[in-house]
Parts: sequence; structure tokens; C-alpha cells
Amino acid sequence: MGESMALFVPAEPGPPDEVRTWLRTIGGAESNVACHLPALGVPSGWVSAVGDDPFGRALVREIASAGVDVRGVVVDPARPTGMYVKESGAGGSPVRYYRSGSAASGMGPELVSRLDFSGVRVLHLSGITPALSDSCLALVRALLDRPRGDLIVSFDVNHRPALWTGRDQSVLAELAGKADLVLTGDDEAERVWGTGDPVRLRTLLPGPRTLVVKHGERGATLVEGSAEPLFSPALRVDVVEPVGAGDAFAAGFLAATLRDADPLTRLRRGHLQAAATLLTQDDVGTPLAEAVVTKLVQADADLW
Ligand code: KDG
Repeated sequence: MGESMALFVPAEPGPPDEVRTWLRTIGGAESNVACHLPALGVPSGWVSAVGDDPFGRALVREIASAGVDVRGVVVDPARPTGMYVKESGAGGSPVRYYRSGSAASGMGPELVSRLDFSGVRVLHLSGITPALSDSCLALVRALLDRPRGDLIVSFDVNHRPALWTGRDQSVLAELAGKADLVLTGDDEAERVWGTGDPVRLRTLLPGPRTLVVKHGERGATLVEGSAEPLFSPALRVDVVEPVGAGDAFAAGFLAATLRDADPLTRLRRGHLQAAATLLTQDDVGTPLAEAVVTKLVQADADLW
């Protein structure tokens, strides 16, 4: 569950104020995760709100075309679909948001009673949603506070400094503490908890059974239950564009978790999926990159 937006990337070289041709794609951390999953053999759904406008229709259609169940998406005729723009580049992609007052930012806790959790094994949330508005924060709290039985609630910290200006980001620690599975980059953990070290972070975040700390191009560490921390190196790839790699990692990791794979395989599946996204301009990845990943997964045993 979370906001997705129309995404504009330059379709010609040059500084953004001179670029006249833009490619419109779509992006959103949680729908990115949802879009990866069907290709990995895991059925997924996406819950959000969009405006009654062309971008909203494009989002729903394009996310559905990845095989994602979009029946949980609400159309809000009073608010627009959000947009964002990114400059491309391997060294990082500055992002500009046009999402304040968007349809998704109008979501609130009343949505919870309309959700059908039957058959759902993982609910994936991120720290972007509580940054969008007070009602979105209340929605995330309500989802984390409801009794959940066997449902695994996954929370990707996804700390976006631009969204927290004037808001209290300390709620991120509270929300992550209520999840079952937390994914975070060591850099964002440093900003939220004051440490990116997995073992020290575990002492500050004892609640979630599973903690995955990503160390950028180095790899990721899994701290789970009382087991020793487990590090797995990332694949070395020639990065085309980095945004979306964390979502891809989450999808690969969650898909392998749902298959009860062993801890090392879960981390490797995360890295493989991330590699496919790093090789493309898109936040999700192209069919070609997905095909390469599929081949890599088949060759997995030979890779490490
Ligand atoms: O994780 C990638 C996302 O950052 C991107 O798709 C846009 O959801 C987004 C956001 O809010 O930054």
C-alpha cells in the first residue's frame, strides 16, 4: 500500500530546465515492489488512491499490466494524481516531487475497514506513506496496530528527507518497531536511529523478527531472530540508474521469504532483482532486464 505517481525522466541530454522532451513512466516505492512480484511467481495487489485524471488511469492500467491486482485502488475525484521528475544518472538521481495534496495523500484510517486481508500473507508498507499527511500517518498506524494473526507486515524505512520537512520523522522509529520485517539502508538508519550498524540497530529495534540492513553496492545484512547476522555481497553491475533498486531488493527478498528459502538465498534473490533495476532507467526494470535476472536466478548456484 502506498502512493504511486507519474514519473518524468529526460528523454534528451541537458540540464532539466533546458530539456523539452520527457518520457512519462510511473513510479512509487510500494507499487514497484508489487510490480516485481508476479514475474517472480508471487501474486500481488496494490492499494492506493489516484485522481480521476489521465495519470491516475495510466498508473492503474500500467500497474495492472504487470499482473498486479488493482481492485483496492480508490479514485478520488477531488484531488489529483501526484507526479515527480528525476534527473538521470548513475551517481544518484535528484528527485522533484509534485505530490502535495495528491489523491494518495488524502488516504486515511477509514480505508482499513475496506481492505480484504483474506489470503494475504504479507502487507508491505513504507516510511514514505506516513510522511505524506497526518491522515496517511494515521492509516499506517491503524494498519500496524490491527491484530494480524499470521500476516507478516513488512516495512521499508524509505526515508525521503524532502518529505519530512516540517514533520516529525521520529515516528519512523515507532512505526518500524511495530512491523515484523524491516528493510532499511544503513544511510537512512543512520539518519533515523543514529546508527547504520546492523547489530547496534537491532538493540534499538528489538520488535521486528527480521531486520535487513542494506549497505548500498557492498551488500546487505540479515539479522533474524536470535541467529548470527548474515552478510551477503551485492552483484557488481554497471549502474545505469539507481532509483528503485531498494524496492526491487524488497521484492526479491519477500518472494524468497514466502517460499521459505534459506536466509542466504533470500538475500541473493534481493540482490538479483536489484541488479535488474540498476541496469535500466525505469524504477521497476524492463522485460529484458527481468529476463536476465531469471537467467541469473537459474544460474544462482554458480554465481556465488
Ligand atoms: O523507491 C523508489 C521511489 O523512491 C520512487 O519510485 C518514488 O515512491 C517514490 C517516492 O516517494 O520517492
